[in-house]
Amino acid sequence: MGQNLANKILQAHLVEGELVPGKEIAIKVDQTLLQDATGTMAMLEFLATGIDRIKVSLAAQYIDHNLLQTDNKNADDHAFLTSAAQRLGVYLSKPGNGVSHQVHLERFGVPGTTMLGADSHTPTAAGLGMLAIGVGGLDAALAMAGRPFHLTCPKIWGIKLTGELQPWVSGKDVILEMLRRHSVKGGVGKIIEYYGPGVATLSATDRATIGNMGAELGATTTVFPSDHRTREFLEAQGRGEVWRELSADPDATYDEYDEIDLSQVEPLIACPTSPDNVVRVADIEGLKVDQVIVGSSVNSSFRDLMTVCKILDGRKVAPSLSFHINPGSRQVLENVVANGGFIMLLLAGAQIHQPGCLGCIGMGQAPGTNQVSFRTFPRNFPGRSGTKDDRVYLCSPETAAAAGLFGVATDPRKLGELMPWPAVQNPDRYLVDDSAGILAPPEDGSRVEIVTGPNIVPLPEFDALPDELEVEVIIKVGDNISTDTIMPAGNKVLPFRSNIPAISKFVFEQADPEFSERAKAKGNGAVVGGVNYGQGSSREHAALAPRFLGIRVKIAKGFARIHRSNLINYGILPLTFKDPADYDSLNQGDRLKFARLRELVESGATEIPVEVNGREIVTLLDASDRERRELLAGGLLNVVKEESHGR
Ligand code: MIC
Repeated sequence: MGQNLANKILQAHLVEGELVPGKEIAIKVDQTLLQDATGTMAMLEFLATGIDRIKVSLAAQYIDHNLLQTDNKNADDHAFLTSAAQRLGVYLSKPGNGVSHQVHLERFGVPGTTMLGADSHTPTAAGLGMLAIGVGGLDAALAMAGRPFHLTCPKIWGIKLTGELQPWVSGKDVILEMLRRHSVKGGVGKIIEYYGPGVATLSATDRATIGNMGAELGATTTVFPSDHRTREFLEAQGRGEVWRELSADPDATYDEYDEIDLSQVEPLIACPTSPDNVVRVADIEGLKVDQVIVGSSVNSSFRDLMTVCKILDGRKVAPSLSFHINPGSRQVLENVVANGGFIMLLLAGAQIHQPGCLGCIGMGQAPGTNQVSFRTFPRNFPGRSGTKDDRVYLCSPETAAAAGLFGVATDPRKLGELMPWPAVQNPDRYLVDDSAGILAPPEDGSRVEIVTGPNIVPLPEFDALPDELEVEVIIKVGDNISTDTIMPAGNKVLPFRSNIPAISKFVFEQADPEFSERAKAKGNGAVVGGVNYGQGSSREHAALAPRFLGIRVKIAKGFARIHRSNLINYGILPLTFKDPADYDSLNQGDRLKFARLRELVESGATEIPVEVNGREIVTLLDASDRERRELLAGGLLNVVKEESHGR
């Protein structure tokens, strides 16, 4: 029986276990990606291992999230990351050089390799035929230190692509179609593999868009074949030598199937406040738009930006709105400039920003009260823009540009009445100059001094799991709670990513401003959640900061993959309900009593009884032996420390 591509790459990297969905496996990691918002903590964690040089073929550190320098904090973090990268053998992409995902595609990605990234959108590297997985900072740090990565072997979900996209429709519409069909939970426990004749019609950057937002489906990652389109992109980057052909066997099978006829995909848009709240753009035509932003983490490539330039060329954006461009990288910007695009944007009235994540992570660009914002970003969780009750829509660059011109939601195919379809292609040869933006590490970094500012606070120490545990439910939340709700981002909070005591004050801030104080006062606490709890960002701070506040248990109807791993990494028990109806019986303020907890966790028991309000409910712990060891120790770092003492 033929093998699919995801299993081929997994097999080639397998160091423990068997490729049986649901069983734990471990894989060798070839590359790692850190960005600054998760990277300060990950670097501190790497340094805590005492290892003096990275043990992967390539590690890259990007500074793309915390670009706003309103005081010393972010600049101190930049200096810390730069010095740590130089010391440890890591490539450093400087502030203003671009978003990690776009730059990695351009300069470092290699088909067929594995990558762990401390950012949920790491699967953007699918555009190059990589198997790239988003994880918490600690998992990325330990991979950098040479440890294999453990994961539950996912199912492989084959999506057959046929046909070709129509003019004015692009990669973003394909992934929005997936979200329309399958929701933000549709990819949980799966790797999405695209195959079939339609694949060759998509450029590497369109594939990257589809891979990026596979994270919004909850998927472990996304994989595309490495074919002549991959080669074309790598050659245009002057890196043709790293290309190799990779595809599924012709008779490959998948655990699950779906099919998309690209020629039938319409311009789509995700409405507030979830990436799966997808409708046809045609269905909301006429909606007044106040702000448009093109770029950031996704849809910030040359093709995406140049398409917008061509649409705006010789025209003006509607006077009633603001139109922003966030280029994906310095290289994208340089190539747009060289092709005459920059002047088209300027004359049309666009505001052009430095390459980086910016408004995508709430670092500026917040919309006004009740304003409608059309963004090519991957996420529109409530309040993520920085504005309470925000109205953020997610769409393609074509749909964004059409709204920019008309001031209202407009099916971009209507642009065809004004102009021919620009059909922008990526260049045959990009202008490439890394000298201003990428710092290669020295051969020997051992003498580089690591610079730490006052905002870089040592990691808190956590105790082991007790045998008897009594906790109070500090908050009860609903379904699909994202890590943006648990641990918000934005310009007020992000600068504290390397300062856990300070950032912990913001946990659940939007949902319940008193959460942090209450949790701390109670000592030991629990959180109760619905399905897909902890979806979205990989930020381990959504586990680390609650643990700092005394949260020891989370009971939910289900957990998102990365958040669940982060909880275990920091010694928080991720329990589910045996009977989902028990969710309804739990309330804030209830006291939960666990008895013989260590014994149960250690013995491999899956049922963990809890006494609440004089009755017993049964919760489930679905964890491997390795994960149980981590929970018992109070977290993964404690295990690593025990291991290194034992040596
Ligand atoms: C995001 O898009 O949510 C982020 C910001 O890139 C995060 C990482 C973070 O919170 O630092 C992610 O996707 O993992």
